Amino acid sequence: MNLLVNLAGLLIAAFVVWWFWLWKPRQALVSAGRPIDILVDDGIYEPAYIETPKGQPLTLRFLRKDASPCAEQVIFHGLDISETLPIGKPKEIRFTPKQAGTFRFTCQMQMYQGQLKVTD
Ligand SMILES: [Cu+2]
Repeated sequence: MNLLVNLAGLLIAAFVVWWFWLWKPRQALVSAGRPIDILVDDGIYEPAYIETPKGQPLTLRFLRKDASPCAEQVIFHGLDISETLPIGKPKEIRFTPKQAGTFRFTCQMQMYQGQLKVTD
């Protein structure tokens, strides 16, 4: 019995490690001048990995379904953008990335995680 409990604990720990540190989204959604819809629900942004060329105006349309305060804000680290997301109503965030690089976007507690890759 004890062994089983320990095993379960180990599995949970492994899952947490994978979820927070190892998991890397593989499929990038490439913006081609069109707005990108991002669903905010169940602790994840969908899609969570977005690619866009430098110097091209970008529109991200966040639709927040998660009513928990955790999902309330989206912060683009290194881009000086932070917005409050209403529940059940799309929120458009428009900007033109001026430098190439990979920028994280997260909720204020950094539970929700996403990446914006700006290509040269
Ligand atoms: Cu959060």
